[in-house]
Amino acid sequence: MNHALTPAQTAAFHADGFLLIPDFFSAAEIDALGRVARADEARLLSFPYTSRDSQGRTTNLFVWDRLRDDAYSAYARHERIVQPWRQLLGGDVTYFHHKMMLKQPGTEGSWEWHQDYGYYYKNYLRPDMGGTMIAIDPAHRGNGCLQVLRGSHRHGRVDHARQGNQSEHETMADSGRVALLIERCERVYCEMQPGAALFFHSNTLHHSEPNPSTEPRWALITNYTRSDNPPFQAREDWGAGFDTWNTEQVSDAVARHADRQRAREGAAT
Ligand SMILES: O=C(O)CCC(=O)C(=O)O
Repeated sequence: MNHALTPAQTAAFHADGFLLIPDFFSAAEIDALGRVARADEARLLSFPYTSRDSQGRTTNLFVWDRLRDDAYSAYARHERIVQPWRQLLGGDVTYFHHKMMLKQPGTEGSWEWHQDYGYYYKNYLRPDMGGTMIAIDPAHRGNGCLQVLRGSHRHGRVDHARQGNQSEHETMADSGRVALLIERCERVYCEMQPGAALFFHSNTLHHSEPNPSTEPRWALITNYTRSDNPPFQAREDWGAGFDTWNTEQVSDAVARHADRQRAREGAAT
């Protein structure tokens, strides 16, 4: 199957540092992924690490850096996501990590302005990297949707440092540079309906605010690097077992995941 982006889409990504595509996945596909994720809620919310913003306020996530046989890894292998990344990064790509962003109702923590390459810098020499955010729930200004600065990726990597109560894992981009870039680059609120996909470059500055609403704002983010990106302190087995799966293989993996959940529920009752 050909899942290539159009020349206009790739040009928009290179100019803007991001590309938002509504209805990238069908309602049925995202419904199946969402049901599996909700059934995993207790496990997902028990991830030992909770991100802190500069005020020490938290927000939940669950991160994997190895692929497994489950619905989330299946999406990380999805050829509909991987093929566009080969185009956008101009060569073969491999898996880096993936995560569920779990902005629960009433989440007080924000994600401070940062570039993903602000973090990935310690793992790879080049910023030939990017991520795809797949909306599971509607994301809008009222529940802390992702905000990006259009064209900010063209300004290179910004230094990142800890602020306030942040740990070494939660550094934010230098606030002086961010203030200048906010003046120069348009701030875009990435409002997304379930099934929408946001492709964003690893040097694109982004941030999101708390979720004061009564609705969850969950999303899956899958991250990649060009395969020939020289590792710096990257684990040797990073990307191990990565291959691309077609739509049928992904939906079979989601169905297997749901079957296992039902079997566990059955065993518990
Ligand atoms: O989901 C969000 O609001 C923030 C995600 C983010 O900043 C990231 O994954 O780098």
